[in-house]
Amino acid sequence: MSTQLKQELSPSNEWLHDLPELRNRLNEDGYLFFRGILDKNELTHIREDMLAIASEYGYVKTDVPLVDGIYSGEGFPTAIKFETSPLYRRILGLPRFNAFGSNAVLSLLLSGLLDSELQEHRRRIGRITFPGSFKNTTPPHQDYFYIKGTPDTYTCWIPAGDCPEELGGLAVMPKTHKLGMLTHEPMQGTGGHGVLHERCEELGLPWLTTDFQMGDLLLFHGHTLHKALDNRSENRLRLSLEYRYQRKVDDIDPGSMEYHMRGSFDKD
Ligand SMILES: O=C(O)CCC(=O)C(=O)O
Repeated sequence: MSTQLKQELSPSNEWLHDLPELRNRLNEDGYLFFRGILDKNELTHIREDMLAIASEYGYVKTDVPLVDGIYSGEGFPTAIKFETSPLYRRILGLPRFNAFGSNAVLSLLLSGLLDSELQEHRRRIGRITFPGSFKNTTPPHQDYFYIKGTPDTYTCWIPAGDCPEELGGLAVMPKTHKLGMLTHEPMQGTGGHGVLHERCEELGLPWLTTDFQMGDLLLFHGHTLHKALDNRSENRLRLSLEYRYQRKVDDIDPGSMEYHMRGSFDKD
């Protein structure tokens, strides 16, 4: 468990019409954070689609509105690995979740930042994190360890619902994209590998996070160190989306052109 102090992400909304300055900030810090730039209606639909499936598996409380995303207390946290579950496989097939990756805001922003024809990865992730399921919290890592292809791949992490810190948002360590690849070791949590917490502390840089709100966007480079925070809420599900982009001309791992975890799902 890390004891490092957390600081606030710095929003870049005031430079949304100044691409050179956004590129400077991205090159300097390894991330960009925007408040409220994504369509909340579309995100609410995706949230409802994901929760409707989770509800079929009994994970969502049904005597309150579905959209609240209240965990029923049934089953999931210790017993099952989310990424190989039938629930996750069905989320990955949701049309509105998949279509969101090519919405105008993301496409224009990313093609502008990269100054290039854009390649969106098909390996999109729609994640549900259960309260108290700390063993599954994503450990510190750099996406290039998993995504390969080119390190100049940019992840867009998007909360599908308000995500105050106690729900376990995402934290990035600024400027770590300048360090190249750090050693990843087997670690508990989603993905199974990460950069040891002690090693992260030695870097002497803060973890940046915030109380995320629906519509926010956190975007970072393939070498930027980041991690999830524990979902310490009493009973709320944390829903988040990940879309990745790179220049069309750059190397791409064939796995990025397939659905995530293809071929690794548990049986229904
Ligand atoms: O949301 C999470 O738990 C992990 C997200 C992540 O690692 C990513 O977006 O690359």
